[in-house]
Amino acid sequence: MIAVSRSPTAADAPAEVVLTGDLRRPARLTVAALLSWPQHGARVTFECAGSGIRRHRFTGPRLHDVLTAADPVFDPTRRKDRLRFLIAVRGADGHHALLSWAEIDPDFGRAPVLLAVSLDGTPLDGTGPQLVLPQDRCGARYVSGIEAIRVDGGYAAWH
Ligand SMILES: Nc1nc2c(c(=O)[nH]1)N[C@H]1C(S)=C(S)[C@@H](COP(=O)(O)O)O[C@H]1N2
Ligand SMILES: [Mo]
Repeated sequence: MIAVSRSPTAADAPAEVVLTGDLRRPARLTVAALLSWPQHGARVTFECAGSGIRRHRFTGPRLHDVLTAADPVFDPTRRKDRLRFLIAVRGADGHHALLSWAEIDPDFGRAPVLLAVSLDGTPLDGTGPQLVLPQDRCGARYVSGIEAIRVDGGYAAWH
């Protein structure tokens, strides 16, 4: 999909997502910046405990592609090194979900998780990207308005 570029004003400044934690290249990215990775589409159905069955269309880059570019501090050639890494995704309202690195790693769980830049055809520049997990039955991990993603390999010291 094509993103319409516009000059931001104070009233609709583009949201930014911070990539932080155990990364060699931490970053601050706007939704527009997320268009520089290959874009994927997903048509998803999930159930919400409160509002029942929901259907949506999303587009955006793979979370794995975006986080790989931020260069996590594991040795990418050693598969076992990646298994202790966690990914914490936080929305601006404090809603929070954890994934394991292995869950989205093409060598392990291969979940096609997206960092969506559009929802049902509407760009998410103002609210921030949304986590999309086509494998989830329930909608609770579809964190919207993402403001930070933290990669944590801290379990290295846990023995
Ligand atoms: N930031 C944020 N994202 C969130 C939530 C939330 O409370 N805050 N609720 C989740 C839940 S429980 C569901 S079911 C879906 C609902 O998405 P929809 O109402 O857009 O279909 O959003 C998810 N994403
Ligand atoms: Mo929900």
